[in-house]
Amino acid sequence: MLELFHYVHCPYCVRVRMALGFLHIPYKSTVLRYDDEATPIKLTGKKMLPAMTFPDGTINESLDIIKRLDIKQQLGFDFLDNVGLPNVDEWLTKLGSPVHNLCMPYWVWSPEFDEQSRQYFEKKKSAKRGPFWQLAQQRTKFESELAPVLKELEGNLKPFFQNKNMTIVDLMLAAHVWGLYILPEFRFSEKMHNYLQSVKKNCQFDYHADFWRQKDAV
Ligand SMILES: N[C@@H](CCC(=O)N[C@@H](CS)C(=O)NCC(=O)O)C(=O)O
Repeated sequence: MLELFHYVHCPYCVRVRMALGFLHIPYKSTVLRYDDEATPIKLTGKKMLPAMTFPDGTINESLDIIKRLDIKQQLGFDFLDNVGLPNVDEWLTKLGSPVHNLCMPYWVWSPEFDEQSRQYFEKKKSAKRGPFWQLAQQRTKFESELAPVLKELEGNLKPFFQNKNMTIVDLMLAAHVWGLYILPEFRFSEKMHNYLQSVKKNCQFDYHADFWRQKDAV
């Protein structure tokens, strides 16, 4: 069976989980500790997830994993070709910065982390962003940075991103935005919430399922 090594909060891992769900591909889900450097390095040579073990070896890079899974091209890979490609990376940068600043202080308090991995994560991430308590204090600022980006994104939903059908772009965008569900009292607009819920339904996605599944279940 295929095995996915991932972090529950990680948007790149989430997009792979969404793709697996959409394509109805069964897999073994293995959540690694964030401070476990040895396992990912042993798997692919890099301390980076997601990583997926196929019968002939383990690869990383979420889009490479998804391309390899999507043998029937159900996810619409024409969107990743040069012609007509909406500038996904630009969108992800615009979204990623405020989303990560808002979510990181809360992600570390989810059951994915214990004291040791929490300290590892915070030390690593705050080198770039500043201490988490300061990020949490600047919530209003990050929310005002995010609001126009979400609004613009909403304007592109037809009901999926510039498309009437769901494509890989929706998985990439939704996986980035998804983290906000962890932010206390955050409210999506109705349109954005409905969009995320459609992606969830199409992908049978359950963000935190790994925290609560029985230890012996796959
Ligand atoms: N380009 C990679 C990005 C993956 C990535 O950035 N993963 C982060 C987690 S969100 C990671 O593994 N970070 C390890 C670390 O910072 O220790 C992909 O698409 O898979």
